[in-house]
Amino acid sequence: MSIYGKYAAFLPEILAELKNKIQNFNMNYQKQTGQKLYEHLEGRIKTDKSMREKCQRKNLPETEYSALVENRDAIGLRIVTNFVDDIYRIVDLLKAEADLTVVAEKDYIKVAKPNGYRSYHLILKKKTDFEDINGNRPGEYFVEIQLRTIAMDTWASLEHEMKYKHHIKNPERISKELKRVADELASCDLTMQTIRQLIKEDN
Ligand code: 0O2
Repeated sequence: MSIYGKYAAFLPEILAELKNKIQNFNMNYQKQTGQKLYEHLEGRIKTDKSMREKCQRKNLPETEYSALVENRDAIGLRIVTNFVDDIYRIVDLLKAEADLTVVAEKDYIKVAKPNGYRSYHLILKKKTDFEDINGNRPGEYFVEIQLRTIAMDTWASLEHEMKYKHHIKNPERISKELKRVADELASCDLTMQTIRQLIKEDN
């Protein structure tokens, strides 16, 4: 039995609805400006195994309530952009949607994590036609959206991979190098943004 119980069937539908909404943002933006709003969009439902492991890590019982309410990333989306300002543009578009409510927001771009991790995290509640765990219909489901540039995404993938390699000889050195490269990439993102602005002003 899935940890999500009878709600398991709704989760991919809610993810698809949200993906569709964000793809529409991109289409409208492209029509208006001729530019892409983001580079790519990924979505996933946290697997049963991964959600159970997360519950164990947090000392939560492996119940539907833990999976859908205590943890708020059963439905997850990642939006990867070319430029930093596109992240804030997308956040504003999401906040303007009537079926979405922001319940938590973390700007790890303005204030990076000590290890160098940069990303913008939103926890949203999405109104849906499906019944939710509180018996409401239309119901509300939590969604986590991570927004980051290509540079931040490349770094996060590498850092994530390193976490699962347990036989690293010199972890302090690796962490220091990763932090250094994160700061260098952030500086490149800033320069790319400036170049984009200069090109815009020239036209
Ligand atoms: P996974 O396997 O990627 O889903 P939460 O743990 O979600 O209850 P927390 O820790 O306050 O609450 O959330 P935060 O800081 O918003 O981080 C949530 C997710 O962001 C993580 O999910 C990671 O995907 C990503 N993340 C956060 N910090 C880092 C980091 O330092 N490096 C990398 N590579 N990713 C990070 P999960 O569930 O931990 O993991």
